[in-house]
Amino acid sequence: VKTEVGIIGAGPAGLMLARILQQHGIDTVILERRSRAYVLGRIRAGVLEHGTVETLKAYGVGERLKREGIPIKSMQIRWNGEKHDTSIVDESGRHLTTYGQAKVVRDLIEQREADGLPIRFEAAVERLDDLEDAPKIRFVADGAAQTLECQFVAGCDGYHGVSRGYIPDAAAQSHLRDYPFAWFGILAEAAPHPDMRGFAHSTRGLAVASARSESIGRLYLQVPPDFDVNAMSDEDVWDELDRRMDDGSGQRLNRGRITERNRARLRGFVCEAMQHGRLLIAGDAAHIVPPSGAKGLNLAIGDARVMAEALRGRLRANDDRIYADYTAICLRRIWPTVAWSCQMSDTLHMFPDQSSFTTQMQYQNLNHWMHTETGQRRFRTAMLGLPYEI
Ligand code: RFL
Repeated sequence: VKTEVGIIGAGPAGLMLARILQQHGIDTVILERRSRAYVLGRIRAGVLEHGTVETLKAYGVGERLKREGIPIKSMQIRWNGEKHDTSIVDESGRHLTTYGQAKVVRDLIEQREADGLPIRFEAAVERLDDLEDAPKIRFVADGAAQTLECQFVAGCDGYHGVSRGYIPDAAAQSHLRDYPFAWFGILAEAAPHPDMRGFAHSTRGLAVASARSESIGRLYLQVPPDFDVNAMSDEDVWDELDRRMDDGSGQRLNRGRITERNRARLRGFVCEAMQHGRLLIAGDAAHIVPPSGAKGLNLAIGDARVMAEALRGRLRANDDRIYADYTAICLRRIWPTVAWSCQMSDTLHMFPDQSSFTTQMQYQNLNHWMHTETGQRRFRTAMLGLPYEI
């Protein structure tokens, strides 16, 4: 098999990249290790920055998003038993949007299939060869070893993918922060309560209440890293969420059947080497943010935009400039976003053996973000996301 750009991974980064390249008339093949059903069923992120929404619309995959996306115009944070609320709409009316990653992925996959373009599911990439001049992607599908020859390889294969390992400096140029806790996430058939949402800093640990749709809630509890997600009954989960969300108002979360439980480790990770020869990597393959900032999916879309321009320059415009600068351009957006996500995590969680002094410092940060002009601006700007440079 041959193509211009071989894309590894049908997550948000790989699918968005393929869509943009398609609009530029560039051929792609996507190789995805998992089955179609698995990829469509994967529950992950749910908050889209304005720029992500605009990107999806601009490339013709925003119809359902326009109908079903729910605007988020303010953010609630609870701490020390009190509720605080701040607007996150900026001067030009930009805001965040609730729309599940599973829907973003479905929209991109269905559009690609409708256009008759290839996504090879259950095709696991095992090795990359000749990345300097004539790349070959070696993969296994239908029980047989196969090769995809291409001019460029896009490594969009997530944190545990293979492609980062082919960048010689990747390990030496990586930075990692591991948090000593995890998020226990649930999906519930419970209409999100308009006054019981956002983050709750509590001495019992963080709680998060967000919406996946008008009728489905997505909620999280900070838990120890090895927490067993099946250890608590539905009832106990709701009780614990209510305890952490308590703001003295007597209001309680709307409860419902819990349909999905998962656990995610929290880490910050940046690999500062994002390219080698004819291989470029994007999204979680190159960086991980703790989920508090809701940035992972949005960063993946940002990288895909830059990568598409880099490849278009090389393949259609005889222009190497963006390709040569790919890593630097991406990192200018990645580092501040990772830093913000980590700052939010540091401020919102209870660390093991945390002193009361540290708790007071966290309150100071929260107060700054919610109640001072400069802090509100900082919070809003960071939440809404940085502009794209190209
Ligand atoms: P993905 O989505 O992990 O996709 C990578 C794809 O590559 C495939 N793959 C391979 N395919 C072929 N051969 C191989 N050898 C392969 N190795 C891997 C995988 O099967 C997969 O399909 O990476 P991408 O595209 O970079 O997208 C990144 C986002 O998925 C990720 O950043 C977000 O989901 C992070 N994240 C969140 N981000 C937000 O913006 N807001 C959130 O609220 C939010 N919540 C979350 C999250 C991530 C979570 N995870 C990963 C556990 C909640 C959770 C639980």
